[in-house]
Amino acid sequence: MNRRKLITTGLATAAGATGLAAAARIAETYGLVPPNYVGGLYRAGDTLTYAAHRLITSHALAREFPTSKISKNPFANGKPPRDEAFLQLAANNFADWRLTIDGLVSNPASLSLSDIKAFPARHQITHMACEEGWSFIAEWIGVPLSEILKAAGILPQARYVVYSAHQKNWRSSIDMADALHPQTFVTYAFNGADLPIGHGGPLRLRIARQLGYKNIKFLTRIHVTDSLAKHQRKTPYSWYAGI
Ligand SMILES: Nc1nc2c(c(=O)[nH]1)N[C@H]1C(S)=C(S)[C@@H](COP(=O)(O)O)O[C@H]1N2
Ligand SMILES: [Mo]
Repeated sequence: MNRRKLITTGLATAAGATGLAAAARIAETYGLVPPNYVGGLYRAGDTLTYAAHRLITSHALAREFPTSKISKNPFANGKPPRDEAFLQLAANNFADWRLTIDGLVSNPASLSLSDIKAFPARHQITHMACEEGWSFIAEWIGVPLSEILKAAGILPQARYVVYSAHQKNWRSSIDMADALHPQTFVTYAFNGADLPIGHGGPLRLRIARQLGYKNIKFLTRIHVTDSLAKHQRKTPYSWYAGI
């Protein structure tokens, strides 16, 4: 705790006195820099947020709300996939949908929706915020990703989880702190019913501690890795979108 306090104070002082870049250099000294996910761009602000969260609020829970606060008209952003494969899966009520778990696990798996629903269900009423400024509160029901990873047997070298959507251009990654966070869910239901396609049905990764764009819809793959070097993507968005 003392070491934490020391680093945190150092970060805050450096940020105040000499700017974000100096704070980012301190973060680097203590291994608190988020992975270089965007091809060489060094982001001081991203680093400072990540470092502060990992030191202070790593396991803090996102705020949960009472049922009365659930938004009446949650906004479903973007268009769902319209390819033939997706339409056929939907027509069959997603009975053939599979979630692949692979990479640094001792038991790689291909899970159906009923396999996922066989895990004990959890729910959370939390706030979903898009980087564009709008947000809503909803009830998310599913299985903590930590339970699915535990069943798959995470190997000790595991550092990140790369997760992908049915649409190949939607892919992202999180560190193990967020992957094992109790409010990171593989979600299959929403406000008491099946997760609607508009909100990513049949499966979505819900990460309550990060912004909307990290909450990938139409989830098809969970890949555990020790490095993001092979998973870099050019994106205008910060890799770490912690809130
Ligand atoms: N597969 C996929 N996941 C996605 C998106 C998308 O277009 N495709 N949009 C992202 C963005 S930018 C936001 S803000 C949220 C929106 O979630 P909502 O549609 O449930 O409001 O989903 C995120 N996940
Ligand atoms: Mo978004």
